[in-house]
Amino acid sequence: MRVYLDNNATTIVDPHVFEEMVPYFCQMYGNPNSLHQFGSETHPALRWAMDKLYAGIGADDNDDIVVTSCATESINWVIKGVYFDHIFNGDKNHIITTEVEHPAVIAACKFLETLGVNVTYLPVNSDGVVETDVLEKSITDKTALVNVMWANNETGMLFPIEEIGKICKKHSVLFHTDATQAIGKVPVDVIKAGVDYLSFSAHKFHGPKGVGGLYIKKGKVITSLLSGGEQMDGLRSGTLNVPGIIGMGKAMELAVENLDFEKSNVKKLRNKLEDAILKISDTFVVGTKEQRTPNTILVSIKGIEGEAILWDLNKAGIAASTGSACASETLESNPVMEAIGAEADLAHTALRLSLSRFTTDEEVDYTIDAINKAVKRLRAISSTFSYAPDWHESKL
Ligand code: C6P
Repeated sequence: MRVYLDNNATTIVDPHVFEEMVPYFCQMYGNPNSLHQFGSETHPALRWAMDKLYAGIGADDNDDIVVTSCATESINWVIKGVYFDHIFNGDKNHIITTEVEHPAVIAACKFLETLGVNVTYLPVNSDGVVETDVLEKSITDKTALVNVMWANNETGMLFPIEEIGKICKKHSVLFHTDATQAIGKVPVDVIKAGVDYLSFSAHKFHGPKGVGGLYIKKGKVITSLLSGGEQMDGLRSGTLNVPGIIGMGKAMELAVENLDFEKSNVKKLRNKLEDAILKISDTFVVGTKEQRTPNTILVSIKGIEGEAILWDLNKAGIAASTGSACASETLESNPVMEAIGAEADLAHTALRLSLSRFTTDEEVDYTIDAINKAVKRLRAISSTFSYAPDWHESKL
């Protein structure tokens, strides 16, 4: 059996999405900016796909959604764009973010620090969520941008985005949220949330890889990312990724249609898996079930290195992760576990399991069995765990 439980790293392309994209490779392959029919025949599907993106996140017709290649690009664009527009060419010099953002945010902020920008990395509470009063207190008259993710990729914890939106509005500070792990899992409404910029990636919600988006609220200027032709109103020039945009539009449509399914079925399966893991002694899951995306579990299994259990699960055909896929080669402890105050040995025991609407009950049962077997085997040879006083093999 092959079980894919690493949906926060990437998802299967929904076959309906793939079907929608196929004609735009070998039949309707014209450049949308060309004046002939090969170009113009792509327009209806492109318009349809863009409408789905606007509707999917509740954007107004006057707002902009610019198609990018991925969330990393959108995030870098906002953070470096705010630097150009409001710091280099303005009188601000401060950005606020959190300690648990995706590496795309942290690395972009670290880069700006080398240019003299002050960055505040807000701590999180034991659930891995930033406290809004701490955030508000850190705003100064030099703050250009608040950058807080909608949902954390490692824990699935949801951040108080609407409240943060109100705080930013009150202090006239720009607000960017990285909604990469929120879209398709919880309702996302940019107007209700009061965000100025929002980033996303299609492959996290059963769309294709290599395409993402940046929402820009009407009236909010941003320096062009790619100068060149007139595509995307000159904000990001370059020939449009026609199949990618159409695939992302279809994926967004399906993501919205399946939100109730996520909330009921995916969550039920996630809870079944989580409850079974928590029956094993000395395990804990970060964050409450209700304040989390319905598909994610970040569990610490005392005495077992995350990489060791991944190995056992991989041998059983199960794909999981110890955290963010793009930091998987470092063998460092999980940064979110560290941020919530977990001790160093526990921060190395993180196992992230992320489901999707394609996960089945049978797969969950198989995974529960495989985890139990792996824990039993690995704890038997663990140099740290065998000394734990509350170890009861009977619990396995
Ligand atoms: N997180 C994970 O395993 P890209 O790679 O550009 O499509 O998405 C980047 C990104 C940005 N923000 C968040 C919250 C994300 O989760 C990701 C991707 C994957 O957690 C791969 S590192």
